[in-house]
Amino acid sequence: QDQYTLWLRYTPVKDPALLASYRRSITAVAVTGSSPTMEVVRKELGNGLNGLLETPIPFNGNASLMVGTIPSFPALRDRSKELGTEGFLILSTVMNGRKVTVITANTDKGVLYGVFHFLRLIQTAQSIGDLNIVSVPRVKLRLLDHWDNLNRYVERGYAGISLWNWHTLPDYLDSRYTDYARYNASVGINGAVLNNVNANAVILTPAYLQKVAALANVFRPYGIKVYLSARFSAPMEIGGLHTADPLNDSVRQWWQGKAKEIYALIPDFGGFLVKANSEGQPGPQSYGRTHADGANMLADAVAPYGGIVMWRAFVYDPKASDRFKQAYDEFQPLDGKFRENVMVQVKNGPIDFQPREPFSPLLGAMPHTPLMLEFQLTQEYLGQGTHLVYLAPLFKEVLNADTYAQGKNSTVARTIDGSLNNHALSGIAAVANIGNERNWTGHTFGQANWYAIGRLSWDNSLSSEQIAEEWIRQTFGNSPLLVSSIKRMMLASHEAVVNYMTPLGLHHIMGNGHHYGPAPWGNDLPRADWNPVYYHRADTNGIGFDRTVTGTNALLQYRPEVRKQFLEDEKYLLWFRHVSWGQRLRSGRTVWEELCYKYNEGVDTVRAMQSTWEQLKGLIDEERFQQVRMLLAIQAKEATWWRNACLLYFQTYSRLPFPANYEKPDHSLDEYKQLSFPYAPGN
Ligand code: BDP
Repeated sequence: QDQYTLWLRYTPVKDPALLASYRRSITAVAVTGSSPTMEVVRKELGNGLNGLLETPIPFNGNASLMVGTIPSFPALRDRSKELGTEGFLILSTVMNGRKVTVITANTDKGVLYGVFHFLRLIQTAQSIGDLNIVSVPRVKLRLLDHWDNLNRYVERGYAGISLWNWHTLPDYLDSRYTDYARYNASVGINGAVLNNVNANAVILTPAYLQKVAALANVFRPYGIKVYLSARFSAPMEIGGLHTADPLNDSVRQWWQGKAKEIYALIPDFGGFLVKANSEGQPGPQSYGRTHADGANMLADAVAPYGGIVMWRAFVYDPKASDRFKQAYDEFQPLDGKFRENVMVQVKNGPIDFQPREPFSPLLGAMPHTPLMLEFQLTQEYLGQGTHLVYLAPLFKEVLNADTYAQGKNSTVARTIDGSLNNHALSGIAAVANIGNERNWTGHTFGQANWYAIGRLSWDNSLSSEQIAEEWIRQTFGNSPLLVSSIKRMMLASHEAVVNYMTPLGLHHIMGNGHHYGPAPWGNDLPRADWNPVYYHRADTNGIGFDRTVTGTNALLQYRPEVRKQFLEDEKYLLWFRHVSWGQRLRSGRTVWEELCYKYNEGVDTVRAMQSTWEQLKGLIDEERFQQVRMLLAIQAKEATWWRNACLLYFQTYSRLPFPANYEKPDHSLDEYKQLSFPYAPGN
């Protein structure tokens, strides 16, 4: 079982009746069109169907499966308007007296998406007898952001080194580049930012742009555009200028020239992603200019070619009272000041990809600016490369959240897909969890998160459960026991990590730098808001960060309805309030008891996942079975470590005993504090 093939395994259909019915309905295939994308379509259908149906399917004129753009099917002309530029139609119909299945779209790219969907139906054992599926992506830009450095080190990467071998590009084109594009296309991802947001200007030099162009050429037939992270000070570092001031004429001209050079090599270059004035990155504020000045200058440079700028709102100023409020304070006043081709890219929460965060208040506060939502697939704060955490429930929680920006039902999903504020641009970007490991993501279940973000960016109405089920069937097979057991594990896993790391709204209590393991005691970094104690604020009275009027009042950044919800929902308790240890919660338990309960619940869930997995022995190939079994054992050990270290530490403030029925920590607090991880994958 080669895990390289991800969810496109195309193993033979097992159920004999189903196999027979598929064979009856797909006797021959006809694909019209000859573009590179249509060549991909032919190849995919050939491999897919031959594998799934275990028989060579002829490509000829008497086809029962007909594939091509709308002009190939005059009878379907009217359906064109339903499909946009990327959507597709899969239709069971009768043509020339024959029963056929048609896969069509307005563009070749749309046809490719349709073909992947059709193959997915077979892989997941669906009936294909009577289809009338119209599927159009809700979000225009569905991107992976790679935090890959030019030396191939991946920031926060836990799956090997970068896929991009800059040294051998552009002459050597690893077949893996094609496979990467193919897997992305199969879930609807249509763009990739190739390099780290902590950018190196060298990527913009002529030699490197040739390399970027080579990748763009490989990706193009799969509908994937390339984008680059741009370093704001590039005009100084590689352009010989003395300033990077966005209002300086030479600087503006330099970027215009750079854009011209890029588009000459890559006519469909997507645009720039920028991290500015954040964590030491250069930016317009160094020249007394605003984020809008910086973004607009770059936007003007790429506008003539249809390019865009994704300007990140991940900023936090050491002088501010509460890091939570920073992005909003800096960006909300700029709403309406950006060019049309600028998107402001906002992380899902106000701090930084914690196991659970309230949605970022900016998501309800910039109606005049198209917002790009940034998620993180790489599990920097969620167990990194070893924990099984299925992220779709986290994504859904954010997308379904209601900002009330324009009354009820102003969800984050509607903000992001552009429908709430009528934006032409819309997008979701996910920080990739991919490296050069044979199975791409290291942990087999990391593949599910890559899969999920593609599917959800395409269609945010899909449920976590539907996506999990699709992925399991394609990755492990259609056996009902497998599907139900693995689904149970996946659906429980996000709440589990929240519980064993940061229950009840705790956040940012991990180890410094590498972010590996618990360190709620952390208090020795120069900036207050880098230290865990800043976030949990435990003292002998209680625990939690008061963000109400009596505290930093960060809550004011949300609409009244949202404030009320966050104050009522105990999932977010310690995000917004400092509560006494003895306060009773809805469960009847006190805050201290509830903390103990939740940490234990998290550990118990991981142990239950382990025993569920054990029952699958023999139903899964030995290689994957053992791999996941070992990783689950690490996860169980680390969940216990998080629980014990955190509870022992918080107990020094609560000064209350552990409730009798729970397992006691097997080490002292000091022992936990002394653990050190000099070579943990860091930043
Ligand atoms: C944090 C990471 C850091 C990134 C930063 C960012 O710890 O490595 O550079 O976010 O998003 O999550 O820019």
